Formats: sequence, structure tokens, C-alpha cells
Amino acid sequence: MTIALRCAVTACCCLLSSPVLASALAIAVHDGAGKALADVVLYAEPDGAAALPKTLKPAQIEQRGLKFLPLVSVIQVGSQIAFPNNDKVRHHIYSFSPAKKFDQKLYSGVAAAPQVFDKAGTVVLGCNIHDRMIAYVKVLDTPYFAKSDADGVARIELPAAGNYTVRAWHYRMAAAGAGSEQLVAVKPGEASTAVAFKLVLKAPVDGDAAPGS
Ligand SMILES: [Cu+2]
Repeated sequence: MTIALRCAVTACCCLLSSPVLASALAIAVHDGAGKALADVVLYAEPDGAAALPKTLKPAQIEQRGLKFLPLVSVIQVGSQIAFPNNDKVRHHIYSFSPAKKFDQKLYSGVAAAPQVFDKAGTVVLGCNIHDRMIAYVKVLDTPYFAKSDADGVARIELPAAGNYTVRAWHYRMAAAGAGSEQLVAVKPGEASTAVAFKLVLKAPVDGDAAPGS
């Protein structure tokens, strides 16, 4: 190892081992009846005009058993999603959503090119052949996001303490605004700040909402 390289490695290790006061949001989401709510997209935007870092991770939505998996995806603007078809039948994916319109004609396997989602918004995916197939993609400007698990719990790691606007989104939410947004003050030295959301949902329609509606 050259001296220059050794110095670089040592400096790097020092940076990694220096005490970093991590901040995070520990979020719990329930529906109007108090039941834990999974598949809620939660995201935080810091107050002020600080530039948001891009941490683009390629994602995928597979098709299996005539379903899109996962049902709900959350990505930062500019991210790519691949659409591997793991069914024996072909699918024809489309979106009419203004944030991302596309039409991927009938294909099998991994023949579909990944799509880049370059505008913030909500994208609803459907399949032209199988009407009941539906998936939701939430495309966000912020890299600070998470999705609630089966216990209605999510954790968002933050770069620093400060004031954040935290929002919750569910595909069956009655309306944005009502209880879906809060201002949260994250104090320095507080490892995790608890946030609770209660979202009022519309009743599920049989087969859920039609894609593109
Ligand atoms: Cu299909």
C-alpha cells in the first residue's frame, strides 16, 4: 500500500468512526379506526431552501401471479424502475398519469426497458390485458422517505436536526391535507423523533380503483 493510499484509508476510517449524531423520524400510521396501516408513503422535507441530495437507487416492480409487486413504490425524481415479467403470460404496462406517461407493449421476461421517472407526482400503473393489475409509484423531490410496514411503522433517516414538513400518502386516502401533513421539530441529539399519523381512507372498491382513474 502506498503512503498516499494508506493516509487516504486512515482519513476515511477516522471520518467513519467519528461520532455522528444521527437523526431519524420514527413514524406510526393508523387508519380512522385505529388499525395499523401498511403501504403508506412517508416523506420529509427540510425547512429552507437547502439543496436536496440525490440518492438514486434503481427500483423494480415485478409482475407475478398477475399482480404488480410491490403494490406501492416510492422513489426520488430521476430514478429508474425496471419491470421484470415473471409470469408465463405477457403483460402490457401503461400509465396515463401526468407525472409519467408511458406504454410498454406486450412483453415477456426482462424485455421491457427500465423507465426513468423524472417528474414528482403520483403514477398509477395498469396492464392493458389484465384489468385488475394496478400499482402506484410515488415520485418525490426529497430523498428522505420510507414506506410503512405491516405494523404501520416506518423510519426515515435524516441528515440533521431541524424543522421538517412530514407528509403521509396512501392510495386510498380521502384527501390530501386532512391529517396527512405535519411540521416536526427534530432536536439536536435526539436519536429518533416520534411522529404519528391517522389517515382517513375511502372504502375499498371491488378490485380497487381502475388504473388511470
Ligand atoms: Cu397483464
